[in-house]
Order: sequence, then C-alpha cells, then structure tokens
Amino acid sequence: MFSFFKKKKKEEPKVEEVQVVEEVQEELVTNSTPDKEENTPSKDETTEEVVENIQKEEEPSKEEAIVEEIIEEKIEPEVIEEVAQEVVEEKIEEPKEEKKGFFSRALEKTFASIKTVVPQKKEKIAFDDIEEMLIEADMEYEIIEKAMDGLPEEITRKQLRHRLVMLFEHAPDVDLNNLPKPFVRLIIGVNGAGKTTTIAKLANKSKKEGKSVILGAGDTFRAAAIEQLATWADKLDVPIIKTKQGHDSSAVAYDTISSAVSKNIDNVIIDTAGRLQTQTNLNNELKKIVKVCGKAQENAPHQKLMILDGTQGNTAIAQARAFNEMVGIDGIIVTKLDGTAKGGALFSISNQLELPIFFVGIGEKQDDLIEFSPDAFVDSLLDEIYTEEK
Ligand SMILES: Nc1nc2c(ncn2[C@@H]2O[C@H](COP(=O)(O)OP(=O)(O)OP(=O)(O)O)[C@@H](O)[C@H]2O)c(=O)[nH]1
Ligand SMILES: [Mg+2]
Repeated sequence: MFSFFKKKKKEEPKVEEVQVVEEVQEELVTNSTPDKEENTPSKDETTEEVVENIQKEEEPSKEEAIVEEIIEEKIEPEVIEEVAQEVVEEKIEEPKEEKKGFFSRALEKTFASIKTVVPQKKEKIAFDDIEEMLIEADMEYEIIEKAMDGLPEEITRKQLRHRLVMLFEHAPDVDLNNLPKPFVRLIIGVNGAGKTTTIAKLANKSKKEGKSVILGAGDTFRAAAIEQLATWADKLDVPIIKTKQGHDSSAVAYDTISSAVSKNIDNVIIDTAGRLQTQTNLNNELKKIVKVCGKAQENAPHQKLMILDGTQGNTAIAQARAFNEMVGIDGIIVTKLDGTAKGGALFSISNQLELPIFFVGIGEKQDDLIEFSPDAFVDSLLDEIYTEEK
C-alpha cells in the first residue's frame, strides 16, 4: 500500500549532464586555472578564457547566439575590484522570536482555512473532514487520496501524523559536516518568486552561524536587480561581486567563486535572473552558468536551489519540474508562506517533485527564513485540530 511513499533511487544522470561533466573534467585537466594554484587570480583573463571556452564548446542555437551577442562583453576588472570587499565576521543579533510554534504563526492563514472545516479540537476526526481540510489547504487531491488510503472513518492524531510526515520523505542530501569550501549555491526560479530576498536571508543565516559568505549578482538583466542585491549586501555587511547590466552572468558566477576560493570564504550564493521554463534563451544562459561554476570549482554549484512562490500553491510544481529537467534541482525553498492559505501545497511540492524543502520564507526581512522540518510542520498543523498531544 505504501509503495507510493518509497523513496525512489537517485536518478541516473541524463546524457546531457554526463557530457557536461566530462567536458568540464577535460577542461580542468587541460586548462587548470592559475587561481587555484597560486591563490593570486588574474581575474579578467581567467574569466574571459573560461567563458570563451564554454562558448566554443557549444554549438549555439540561433536564439542562443542572439543572447550571447547581448551578454558577451566581459566584466571590467576595475568594476570587480571596486566591489570586492573584505569579509566581515561580525555577528548579527539573534532573532528574539522563539522557534517553538513558528509554523503556527507563519501559517496563520492556512490554519484559519483549516479551522473552517474543523472548528473544534477533537480526539478523533471524521475521514471526510480531514479530506476536506487538506483540500482547503491546497494539498493536491491525488496526494490526499494516496495519503489517506486505508484510514478508518474516525482518524486519530497518531494515524494522520504518520501519513502526513511520510509525504516528506525526501530528506536533504547534504552532509553538513563535510561541506566543500567554498560551498556554492545557485538560486533559480521564475520572476518575483523571492530569489534575491531569500539570498539575503541565507547570507544572514551564514553570518549568524559564524560562516563567511560572498554574493554574486548574477541577475544582470536589470540594473535594479543588481542594485537590490548590492543594497542587501551593504545592509548585511557581506561582500558582493557584481557587474554592469547586460554583461555575462556566468562571468559573474565565475568571479564570485574565484574570489571565494582566493579569500577562503565559506559560502557562495549566486543570484540569477527570473525566467520562465519556456524562455529558451534564458534557459540556455542558466545551463551555461551551471557549467561555468564547475570550471571555477569542482562540482560547483553544489546546490541548485529552486525558489517557489508559496502563494501559487500547487501551480508552482509544474515550474519546478521543468527547471529540474533543465538543470537538475537539489532542493526547494518556498517563500511567502506568511501571505497564503495554501500551506498544504508543501506536501504536494515535496512529494511530487521528490525533492527536499530546505527552508520556507515567512516575510520580507532578513530573519524571516525557517529551516523546514516536516515533524514541526505536521505537528503544528495537528495542534490546530486535535486535542491529544501526540
Ligand atoms: N511576505 C513575503 N514577501 C516576500 C517573501 N520573500 C520575498 N518576498 C517579497 O516578494 C517580492 C519579490 O521578491 P524578490 O526577492 O525581489 O524576488 P525575485 O525572485 O528576486 O524577483 P526577480 O528578480 O524579479 O525575478 C519582494 O517584494 C519581496 O520582499 C516572503 O517570504 N514573504
Ligand atoms: Mg531578483
């Protein structure tokens, strides 16, 4: 009955991915960069070489050639020098808000809609009411059916808890004690999903954990996007690598990682322009960024994180699936949960995509990011409708 929940074996890499890895490995052997060997990067030269090599390797499509034309200019070294700052280790004050019960506060709207179905806390709740409650919370019906398969007419907290927690079986595939240095995260998603704000939150978290961090302003399509991230970098007092609007975003990614390597920085977080899964040019650009990251550091980006707008509920799944096919996603961050009654979509998002949810965003400020815990999430939901503690 539970075969549905069984964790799928890790998918074999796609042919395209294997080719990219092989190409990058070949390149690393034949063209090892002076950055890594001498710790004294000649940034402009190396970036130019790497980006050019990538361009030569690929036979660009017609559309791609147009994009390349637009973004081909290299980063001016003085721009990089101007913005590269020393890392400040100073810690940001811990948030006062206690962690306990944070989901109840963050998911206020979702829980309010659940309570329209189950207004009174009970020891056992009718099957139909649970089903309706989960529909109200925007959990996909297909998932509800499978999750509730075989449950009795009256369901206890324990029975339901077991089934709901099982939906989040895709635990993060990261050994936190053995992270590469720098640890490179590439942030991707559609327009306005919350990418740039989430980067600020992740950088803030890094600092609070005593880790150094550098940001890469890889959204080079809008000047305002570069400014937005630069403003956050300034506020959080973290270094940022940026370039001018219209310049090559993969070059920014390369320089950010190179800078982190030479300055021994722990974490790299790279922003990207918002894009739809249907925009071929932008998607080719994204593939190129991924490839260039691997040239700057082996296996980078170590995490490709998809940012999903929580207010879109289940409709975000199709987007994420397309991006997953495009570049391979390692995990999800769901934003704007504070402003939606669709919190139940978290179940479907994780289960359908077979990906872990690493964090959820619950506001616009730097501290409004919660590490996602399936247990805490399910327990706070059940606290709203069941009398029993466990
Ligand atoms: N309430 C709330 N607002 C958020 C959250 N995360 C981001 N926002 C807001 O959503 C809007 C878009 O956020 P951005 O970080 O600029 O999104 P983006 O994905 O970088 O957008 P583009 O660069 O235009 O693609 C901003 O007004 C943010 O303040 C969140 O968790 N909760
Ligand atoms: Mg942005």
